Amino acid sequence: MNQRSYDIAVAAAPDYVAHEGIKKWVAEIVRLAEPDRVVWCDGAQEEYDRLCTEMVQAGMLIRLNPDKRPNSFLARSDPSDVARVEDRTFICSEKESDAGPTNHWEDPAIMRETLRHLFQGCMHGRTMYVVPFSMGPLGSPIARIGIEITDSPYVVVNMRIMTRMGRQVFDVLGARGDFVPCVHSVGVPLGRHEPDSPWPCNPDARYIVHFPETREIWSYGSGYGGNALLGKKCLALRIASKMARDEGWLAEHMLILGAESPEGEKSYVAAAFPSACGKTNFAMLIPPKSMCGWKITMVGDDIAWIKPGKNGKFCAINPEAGIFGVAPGTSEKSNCNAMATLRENAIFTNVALTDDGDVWWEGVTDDAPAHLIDWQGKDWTPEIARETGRKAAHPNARFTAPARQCPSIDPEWENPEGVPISAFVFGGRRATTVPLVYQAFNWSNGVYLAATLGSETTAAAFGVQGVVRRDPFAMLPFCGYHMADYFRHWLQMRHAVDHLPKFFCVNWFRKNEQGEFMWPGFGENMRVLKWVLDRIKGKVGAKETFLGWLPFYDDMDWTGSDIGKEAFEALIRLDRSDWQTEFEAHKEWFGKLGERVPKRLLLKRELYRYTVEED
Ligand code: SAT
Ligand code: MN
Repeated sequence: MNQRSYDIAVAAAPDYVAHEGIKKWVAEIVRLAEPDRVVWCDGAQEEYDRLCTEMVQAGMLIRLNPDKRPNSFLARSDPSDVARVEDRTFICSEKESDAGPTNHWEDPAIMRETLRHLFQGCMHGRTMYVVPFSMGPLGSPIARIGIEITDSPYVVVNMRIMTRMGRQVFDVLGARGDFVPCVHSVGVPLGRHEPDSPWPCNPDARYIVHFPETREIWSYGSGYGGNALLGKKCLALRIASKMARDEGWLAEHMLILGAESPEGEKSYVAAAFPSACGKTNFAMLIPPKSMCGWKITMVGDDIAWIKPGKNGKFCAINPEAGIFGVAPGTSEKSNCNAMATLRENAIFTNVALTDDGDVWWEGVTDDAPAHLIDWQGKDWTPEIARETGRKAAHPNARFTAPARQCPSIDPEWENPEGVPISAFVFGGRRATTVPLVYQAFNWSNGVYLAATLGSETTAAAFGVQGVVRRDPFAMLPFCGYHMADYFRHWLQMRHAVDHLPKFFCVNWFRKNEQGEFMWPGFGENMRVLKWVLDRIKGKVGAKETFLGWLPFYDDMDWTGSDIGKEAFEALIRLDRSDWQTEFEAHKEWFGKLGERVPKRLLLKRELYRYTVEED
């Protein structure tokens, strides 16, 4: 049996694979997981089409109406498998202290034993796919290569959209190139005669495991999103963050956008937001009509890899090739760029199906159709929804679509050298306390503000509403090592380039006493972005406060807006007692992170805490 499995793997390796290390590793996994077949994916369109057709035949995908949604499919997941599973995500560093208090840790030797048991024979009856992919443009000095082994054809087709996937990767790798091995299984071996489920997964055993020192990823039991598409959060953030610290660069949970002024000046900004803060909308920002001379372009919507460039600036690439976006709430009104991106060649997961074979989700139109099939495959009508509260689409329903289909994609988005970053923007969801926008005094103050970034939980994402959760740099679930060491790394990185980006914080979600949002958000955020750019270029002054620099009303572009001076002052107001409370909360937060928090940040906190009263 072992010899036979081994033979299957080796025989299946195509001629263009010259890398003995990869063949050996694939053979090892074959021996462990015992699949029926091994397929080395070449990334061709024919392969994608064939896999989709096979999944349609097997009932795992629904082909959407080609007139409405060309070359697009719908998948419905198991109701237990609808999102990333943070409590089943592990950082297995040699020492527990290197994972830090914000990660789940397990002894690597014990975890390897657990994984060996789980993966033993777990691909019985299934096809094992070998998926070579590049995070970042092929051959870019900033890019990295991964190979994902998976028994899910759904993962294969999604990886083809989300990464540069296919045989070209082996040309870059040659005979000895470095790669990150990623092993994934849905965790359900198939008996000879049992039918497969439309979404195989294992609710009883889920493990998303990272070995940061050996740079390996193992994932078991889930087929959904970041649990299974291992190039994204697992490689491009958790493993890459560790690489970045070791090698002197940054792997960040940031969008990258380009902004071109009416005068033709172009700047790039990287921005970090926790989940449920409209990150995709900001990445694809559509300026208001009154500011239509501005052109906003997208380099990336989720992840940025940032390295010191030869030009003395930080240069960033988007390691991904696709968008894995939240569908509910996305509409022509909220984000027409996203709607255009998902017009064709898209895979939808857990949205509703219309009677004419298209997709629908809450918010995409004002009125729901009279009848739908919901994300669980059940009949759905507006009346049923009113009576039961059942949603047609799952709140975390997603679309996977090629980034190049975004109408606002930046012409430089595949530049292997990356784009030069002029500013970092950090935003959270805060009903009170945090002003619409302010600028940090300098790099290390910026690091402080990002390290203490907080965002209120939404019912959709957390079940409870309005609790401030600290999410430093929006990296809480994505940092592959001790969070305090990550802060230290950021502080150090100010020595890496001559021209440092400036730090800004924003809050689109401030509410008034009536509980109404005070800022319209969406395209109107252009006004804030313009102020950020004007500050970078030294075009406008600012008001100095204990927190940082705040905008003067007259320095913002208000053409076509009805926000008056008074409303604006309320949006940027600093309340002393709110900030006293806030800095106390920071103390508690640093306390949780323990002794490794850089002294510089602790002292800064004391200074802030003191000046908030003095100022
Ligand atoms: O599922 S993903 O990790 O890709 C998206 C998210 O949950 O942030
Ligand atoms: Mn994200």
